[in-house]
Amino acid sequence: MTIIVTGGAGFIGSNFIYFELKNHPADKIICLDKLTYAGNLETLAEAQGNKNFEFVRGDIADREGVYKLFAAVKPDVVVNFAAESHVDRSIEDPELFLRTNIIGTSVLLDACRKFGIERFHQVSTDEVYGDLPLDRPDLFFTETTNLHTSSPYSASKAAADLLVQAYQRTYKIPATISRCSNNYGPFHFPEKLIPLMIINALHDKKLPVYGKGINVRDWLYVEDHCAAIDLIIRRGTVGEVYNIGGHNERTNLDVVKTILKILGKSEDLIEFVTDRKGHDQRYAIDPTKISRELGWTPQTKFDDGIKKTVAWYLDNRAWWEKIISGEYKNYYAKMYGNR
Ligand code: NAD
Ligand code: TDX
Repeated sequence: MTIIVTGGAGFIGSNFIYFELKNHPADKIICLDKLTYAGNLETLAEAQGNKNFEFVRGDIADREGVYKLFAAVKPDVVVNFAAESHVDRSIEDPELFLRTNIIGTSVLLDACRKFGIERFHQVSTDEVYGDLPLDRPDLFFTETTNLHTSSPYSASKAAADLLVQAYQRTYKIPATISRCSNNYGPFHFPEKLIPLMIINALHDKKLPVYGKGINVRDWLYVEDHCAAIDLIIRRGTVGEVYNIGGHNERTNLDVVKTILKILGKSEDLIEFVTDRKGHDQRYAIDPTKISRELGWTPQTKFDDGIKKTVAWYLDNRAWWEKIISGEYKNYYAKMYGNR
């Protein structure tokens, strides 16, 4: 089987490529990635030596380039990870999110129409469901929860989901969608909560917690997300949406304190800063459907996963030091300088 993995030089896509190369060594993986600020070829260094892996630099919104690639490699499956993925950046500058996340997805779907495909899988997010109130721990997102978005990022992801469903119904594109909760693990870009806090703590720099730190996220170790997508593309039912999550809800403050404890650093490093605009209160996934239908269960508990993740950042300093010494410095100054 030949699989095009878009956005494979980013956090989850790269973990997925390693998962596939390890668990399905006969399959051919072609990574299509634009190498934006979030994409990093060094992340794929180990895959580059594998004869069943190929990297192609390109933009999913570039119709000509995408058609050329489909004509050349004739993929059986496309897994679309490529996206602008950071909520705070979408609040500063929404337009790029619309181009990549919506137009890019529609170009890939058109390529599937034109060249034929066995499966198109859209990697979506629990953020398309909006948020849940903090005082209703009994509520969870199911696959039938209404789409109700808060940020330009989540609105663009919801629009992409609707397009996938429209192409599936109108053109009979064999598509599936997964909506996962917050991931963490190796190769997570330093702008996101967990790596940002690990890296700042290692430098004894203040840890900027938005608002009061009481917002809740439902954390999943990235390998568990990859295993779920693998099951969906091989055994999932066309036309279905699958929620992915492992009931690991934590307040942001809890997560930050856990990281400080693992690193043996003081909680005095925590600094409460101006809240994110439109900040979603709580995400919580009900994963009953994927567990029941595909037998998926998460393998990594948060307490173990967070220790493994901190250890990874300690062991892979060169990977993130290069990132934070470049353009990221300007990003950090702009987002946190006067916060
Ligand atoms: P990321 O920002 O780490 O990586 C995105 C990758 O996409 C990068 O390699 C980037 O170069 C590439 N890319 C961006 N625009 C592109 C374009 N126009 N053409 C080709 N490549 C392009 O993101 P991530 O955290 O790995 O997220 C991957 C996917 O999973 C996204 O679709 C995101 O919405 C979804 N998701 C993420 C999480 C999470 O917690 N990180 C949770 C649920 C769903
Ligand atoms: O400096 C920070 N301080 C802080 O308090 C940062 C970067 C974040 N936060 C808070 C905001 C959120 O409540 O931590 C929480 C997590 O923030 P992010 O890491 O930015 O993730 P989130 O906004 O929850 O979105 C993530 O999960 C869903 C991914 O970035 C999305 O791509 C995915 O769809």
